[in-house]
Amino acid sequence: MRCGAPPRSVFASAPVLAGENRGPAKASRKRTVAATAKGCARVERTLVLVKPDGVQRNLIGEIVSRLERKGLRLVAARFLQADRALAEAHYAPHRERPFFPELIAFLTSGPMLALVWEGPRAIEQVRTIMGATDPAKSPPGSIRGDLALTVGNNLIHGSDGPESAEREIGLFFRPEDLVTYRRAGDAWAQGRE
Ligand code: DAT
Ligand code: MG
Repeated sequence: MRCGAPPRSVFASAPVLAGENRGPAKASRKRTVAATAKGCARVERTLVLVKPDGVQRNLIGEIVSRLERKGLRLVAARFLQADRALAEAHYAPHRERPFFPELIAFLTSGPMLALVWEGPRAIEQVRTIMGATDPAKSPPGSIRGDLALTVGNNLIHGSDGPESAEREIGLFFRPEDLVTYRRAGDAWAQGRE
């Protein structure tokens, strides 16, 4: 079975979908990988936050819809207001930056939606859909390019690599919160895993 091809037993007339051949993931790498098929794109999990500005601006549905329509699979969701400890842990890599206090005040200022999404190269896919950190430098079509104006209020967080994804998912979710399942359309959207 080629990577990207739907199972023929289920979809007798299915088209052959384009698959990526990235080679097997490095065995030594710590990963948030749900599954890896030899010759197929690496399936990853990534943490997304619809940040407090996204909630206040009624953009939860818009943001979730964009990720869902992409074909990514939702594996966990939690609506919460982060306390200072959680916000500081989440943004710990930025602790020394001058904007850190402002960033923590913003992240704790209201509720947000924490999500885990899964799919082939999900970390990179979400970053592309998000756009650049600065909305002014984000292309049209991206969430920040279409919907945000300032760096401070840029609506969405997405993990920037496998190690940060694993760390961040662990801050917001317990292992048992992550639901493993397959949707009927996954063979079409995500290829064979
Ligand atoms: P991203 O959210 O694109 O991963 P980042 O990890 O570099 O960006 O920074 C985390 C958040 O910190 C970012 O979404 C908004 C805020 N931030 C980044 N750079 C900033 C700056 N120069 N001034 C104010 N806030 C900033
Ligand atoms: Mg970041």
